[in-house]
Amino acid sequence: MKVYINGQFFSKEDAKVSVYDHGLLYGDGVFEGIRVYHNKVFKLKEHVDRLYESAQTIMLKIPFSKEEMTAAVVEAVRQNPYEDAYIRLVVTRGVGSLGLDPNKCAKPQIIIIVDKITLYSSETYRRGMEIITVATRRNLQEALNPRIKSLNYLNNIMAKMEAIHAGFEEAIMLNQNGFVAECTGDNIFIVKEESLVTPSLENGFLDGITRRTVMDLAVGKGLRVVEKTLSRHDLYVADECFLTGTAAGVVPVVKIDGRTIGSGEPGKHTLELSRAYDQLTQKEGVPVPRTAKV
Ligand code: PXG
Repeated sequence: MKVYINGQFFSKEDAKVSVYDHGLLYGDGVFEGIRVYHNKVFKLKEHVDRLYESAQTIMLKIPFSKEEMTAAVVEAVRQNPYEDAYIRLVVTRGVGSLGLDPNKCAKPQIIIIVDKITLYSSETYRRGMEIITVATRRNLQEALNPRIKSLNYLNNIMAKMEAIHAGFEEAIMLNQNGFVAECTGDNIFIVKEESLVTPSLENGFLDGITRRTVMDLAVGKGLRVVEKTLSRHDLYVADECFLTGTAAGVVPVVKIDGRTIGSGEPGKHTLELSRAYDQLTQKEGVPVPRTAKV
């Protein structure tokens, strides 16, 4: 396995960064999680665009054009022998002195890891997941906007720990007003009376690329798609529920806080959208040139 750091490739063992990097010292940086399916990088433009938007808000000037960044990601995939993979693209503030001041950091560091990721078992996808809401609220938008995909994931990790501590795999996070925001690394959807419903952006969560993709697929299937403020009650009385994310794909949810959702099995629309999403991942994407067959 080869890891990209600032234009050079290193073996996994030799891929190292400074302990003075502000990404490590302060979580000062941004990242993307991207998937390669069938030797094609899925939604690469969307991920690169979001990376640059996150960087813009934290005033991190990425020393690459978007085209150069796209080329670097494709090259990093090419250097690794996986037809299906997970890409972790990280841009840190870089090496600086102790103290918060980002201006003391000489230049951003760009890291691209290409590896494998499995979040949940095939059993979880087949039977559906049981999740709970947790006490940890999603970050206040006015403090640290969840739309920034920053290296500060403690808010999500704290929520994930609560779920795991209680014996569940995933947590629903509410916003400061007690309305549904998202899960720790996934967005949330319900189906109610033949409409697909998901929290609207002002509820404070990461604007997921899988979320948008699934909404487009639903529109294509003639489903009505609604973005609005959702309470826990709305979740409990839903006909279907599922989560979306780059790493997890589409995950059916069958129980929330002990309440059975719909029939207690993955719903019809959930399964259809999950299948449509899987098909799209096999079809679309930026191809990775290979000289030899992998
Ligand atoms: N919410 C949060 C907080 C996330 O971190 C999503 C929603 C889904 O967004 P996308 O754009 O992926 O549909 C995410 C993304 C990991 C991992 O390593 C996490 C994500 C993506 C890839 C890998 O756990 N979360």
